[in-house]
Amino acid sequence: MNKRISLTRYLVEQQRMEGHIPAQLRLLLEVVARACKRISLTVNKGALGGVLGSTESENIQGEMQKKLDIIANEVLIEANEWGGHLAAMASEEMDGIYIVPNRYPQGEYLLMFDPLDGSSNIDVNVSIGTIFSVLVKPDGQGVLEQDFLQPGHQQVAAGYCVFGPQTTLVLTVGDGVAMFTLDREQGSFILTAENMRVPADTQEFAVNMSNQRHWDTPVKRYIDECLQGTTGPRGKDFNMRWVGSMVADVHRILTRGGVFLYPWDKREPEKPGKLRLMYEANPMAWLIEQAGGAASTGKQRILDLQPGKLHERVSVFLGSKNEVERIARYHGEA
Ligand code: AFP
Repeated sequence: MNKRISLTRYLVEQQRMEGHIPAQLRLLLEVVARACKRISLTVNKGALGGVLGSTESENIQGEMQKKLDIIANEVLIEANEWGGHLAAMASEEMDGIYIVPNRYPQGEYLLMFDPLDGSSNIDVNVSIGTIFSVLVKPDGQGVLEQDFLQPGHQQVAAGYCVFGPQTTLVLTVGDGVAMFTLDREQGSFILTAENMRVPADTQEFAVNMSNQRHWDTPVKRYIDECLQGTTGPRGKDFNMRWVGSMVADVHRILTRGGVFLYPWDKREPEKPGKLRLMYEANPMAWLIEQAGGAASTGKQRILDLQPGKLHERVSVFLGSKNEVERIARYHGEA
C-alpha cells in the first residue's frame, strides 16, 4: 500500500464510489476520528499531563471512574454535539442518553461509545482505546433512550481506536474492515490495511484465566481442551494472550486471528456477562463478522440480540469462525 490515502479521502471515495455512506455519516466518522486523535494526544502525555489516576466518582457500572474516562467522554461529547449529524449520544460513562442541545441542529444518527476501554490499564501504560457504534434514529419527534435499543445488525458504522505503540483506527461501514494509522507529524489517519480478514482457524485464545473456577461447563470444556494441546482432543497446542483491554485483544485477533472469551460466570449469576452489549460487544461483533469471523453469546449471534436496556451486559465469544462455532456447539451440547 504505497499510495498514502487519508481517512477523509477513503471515506469520500467510499461515498462517491459505492454510495455506501451518506455524506452526513461520512462527516460524523471524520469528527469521531478527530476526537480520537485528541484523546490519543492526551493519553500520550500520561503523568506529564496530570491525566493518570482515579476520580472520586463512580459510573453507572459501579466502577470508579478514571480521570481519562471522564476526559475522553467530554472530548467525544464536545466534538460531536454541534456538527448537525447527531440526535443523541450514549456512553459507558453516562447514566442516561445525552440529547444534542436545541441550540445545535438535530441530526439523524445516534452515537454510542466506550470513551476509554481498558481503564484498568491506563496507569500502567498498556494499550487502551475508544470503541464506537452508530445507529440511525427511528423516525418521530424528539429522541428517547428506547431509540437506541436496536439489534447490532442495525449498526451503520462501528469502530475503535487503539492508543498503543501506534494510534490505530479500525472501522466498518458494512463493506469490510479498514485500518488507519495516525501519522503524528501530519496529524492525519492514513490507510494502512483494507479488507482485513480473521483466519477461520487459530491456536490462540484470549480469556481471563483467573475466573476459570467460576465458568460454566461448556467454557471449562473448551479451555481445558485447548490447554491439553497435542495430548488432547484438539491435537494441537494453543497459546494464550490477555491484555485486559478488549480493544487491544480484538485488534490482535483482527490482525492475526484468535478467539476472545468473556463468558458469563458464577461470580454474578444474575448478570449475563461483564461486557456491555451496546458499546463493546455490538461494534466489535460487527467488525469481526465483517472480517469473516463470528461473534456469539454461546447461545445466539450477538448482532441478533434485542437490547432491553442501554447498559445491558452480555456473554461474549468472538474471533476465528471455527472456534466460535465450536464454543457455541459445546453450549448446545451442555
Ligand atoms: P475496564 O474498562 O473497566 O478496564 O474494563 C475493560 C473491559 O471491559 C474490557 O476491555 C476487557 O476485556 C475486560 O473488561 C477486562 O476484564 P478483567 O479485568 O476482568 O480481565
